[in-house]
Amino acid sequence: MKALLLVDLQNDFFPGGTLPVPEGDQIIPTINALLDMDWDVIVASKDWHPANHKSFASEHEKDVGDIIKLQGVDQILWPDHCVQKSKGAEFYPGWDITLIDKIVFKGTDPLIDSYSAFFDDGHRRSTGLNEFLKEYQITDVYCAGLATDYCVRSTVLDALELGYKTFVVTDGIRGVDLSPNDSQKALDEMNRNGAIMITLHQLLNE
Ligand code: VGL
Ligand code: ZN
Repeated sequence: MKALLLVDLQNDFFPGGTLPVPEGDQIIPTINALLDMDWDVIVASKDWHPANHKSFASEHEKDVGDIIKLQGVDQILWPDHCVQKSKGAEFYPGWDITLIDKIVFKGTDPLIDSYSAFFDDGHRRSTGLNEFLKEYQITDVYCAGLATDYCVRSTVLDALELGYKTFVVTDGIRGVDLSPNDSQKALDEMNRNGAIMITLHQLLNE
């Protein structure tokens, strides 16, 4: 059984948002083509932070990009983004959100971040995604969305660790690249850990 997992397709990660991923909008045609295919379930994650989330530089006397510790875990400080119920946290337009079977919310605990759609960054609390996929007897997970070097990376690594056959749709992702090679490094790491890199074209011809 196959799941499509769309990571953080929210306004703040697109051009015009508070934490825009370069070229993020270019993945939308791929997302639409993926949505046209047959899936047993379609899941979308939402970064869903309280306004006082500790990953926000505004909560500290620090700059965006500085690194601090949250509950023993290294944390990059970000601009305020994806605040619960804000416009920036809404899904980006241009794809059919009525096709989503399940929305998974993450980053809701103000004290720790959650790049992965499965667990917080301390691997302490589940978002419920694994339980949902198990309920539907999902074995294969196909991942697309934003951002390659943060939430896609962590989600894919967790999916692999949980034993899912995990695919990354390479033209359906884009990275932040705070350092120029971050996305490439993330792709290499996902690959090393067993992720299967696939283009939309390959998928359509499978
Ligand atoms: C993300 C940084 C902070 C992401 C979320 O969706 O990749 N990145 N919060
Ligand atoms: Zn976030």
